[in-house]
Amino acid sequence: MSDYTPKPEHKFTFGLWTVGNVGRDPFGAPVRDAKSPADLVRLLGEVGAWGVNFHDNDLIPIDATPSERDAILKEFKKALAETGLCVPMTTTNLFSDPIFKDGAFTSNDPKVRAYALQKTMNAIDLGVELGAKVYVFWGGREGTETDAAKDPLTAIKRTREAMNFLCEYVLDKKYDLKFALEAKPNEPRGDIYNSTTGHMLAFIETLDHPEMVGVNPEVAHEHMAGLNFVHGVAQALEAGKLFHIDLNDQAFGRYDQDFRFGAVNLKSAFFLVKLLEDNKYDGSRHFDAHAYRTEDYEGVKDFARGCMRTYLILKEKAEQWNADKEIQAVVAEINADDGSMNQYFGKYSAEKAAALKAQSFDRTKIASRGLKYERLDQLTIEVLLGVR
Ligand code: GCO
Ligand code: MN
Ligand code: MN
Repeated sequence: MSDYTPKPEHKFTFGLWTVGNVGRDPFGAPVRDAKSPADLVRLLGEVGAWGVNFHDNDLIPIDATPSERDAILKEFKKALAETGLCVPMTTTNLFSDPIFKDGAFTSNDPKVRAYALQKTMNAIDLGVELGAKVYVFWGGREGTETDAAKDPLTAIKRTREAMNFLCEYVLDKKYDLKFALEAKPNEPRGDIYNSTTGHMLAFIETLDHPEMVGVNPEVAHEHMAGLNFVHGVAQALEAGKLFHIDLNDQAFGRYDQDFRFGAVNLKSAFFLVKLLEDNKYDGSRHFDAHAYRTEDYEGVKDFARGCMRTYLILKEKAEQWNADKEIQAVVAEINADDGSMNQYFGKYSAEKAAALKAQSFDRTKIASRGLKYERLDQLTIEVLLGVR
């Protein structure tokens, strides 16, 4: 039996808003008493997390006085020192306050857009003060219920202008900080701009400082859009743009569930962990999820421990899959290459093209080969079910 104890090298993090979620939903009031940020840090220390992330207003209420702010910050820093937790990522709440009812950077009201920039600069200062190296942007209200309300081209341009301004701010202040953009297709808006990780990756390339900006894909968000999360993350990884990741789980076609990592789609969670570990992803493994509304704080700890434990079990399963002789024999067979086509691949030349056009292929013979994917998938399932 392996040791599934979380360790600092696993870089497991939670947001204050995740373990601090009090169970309010559109149909019901909170079921858990709110805990202070410092107490949430202690709870995370108890379950073995490495880091804690927060929105500006998870830590400092939007209407706090300067002396209240100082007192909260002092308490919070004390809890960090006591527990050894770090703050690897922070972000701005640009969605809760009524001023953001029509978005922040994409609002039609210039006063709202200016306030959103001001709020974000202050929140960046706070994050950097606490040691954050990654800054997440989740445009929860950057969208519409009706496209009569906003020109979508204007919305893209406003988002670009805001990101360019904030990149310059970070450079001007000489902060060691990267941005990670988080896509979501809907909720709380009817539709949110830059709705998937793929949209975000394309948008980033249009910025003045694309090298400072990557993505923060979230399992639930891509599943809400009916997409394969592993493929989206692979695209980000391959582009060198996976700066952060939000792990949770979500049944396809449902409301935004934020379930414990691996609680619904185990096989896809397995291939995700395998992708991250095989490719030596070295950022935070951030759990952006919360406990069921049925739980008290013991249940919140069960939830947090469960996220990390499932990740570590799947990591072990990925190692087992990579070392399994029968699985690897099938993998080798399906990727067999006798080199006879090498002359046609790689950089284009007119000669290569002419030679390839002259090559004959026995289509029927090539197509008649069985690919053994059924066997490979069943072997994978048996690894996951613990019978191999
Ligand atoms: C959501 C989002 C948020 C963001 C968070 C950090 O669906 O509500 O996932 O939890 O991740 O605001 O930017
Ligand atoms: Mn989410
Ligand atoms: Mn998220």
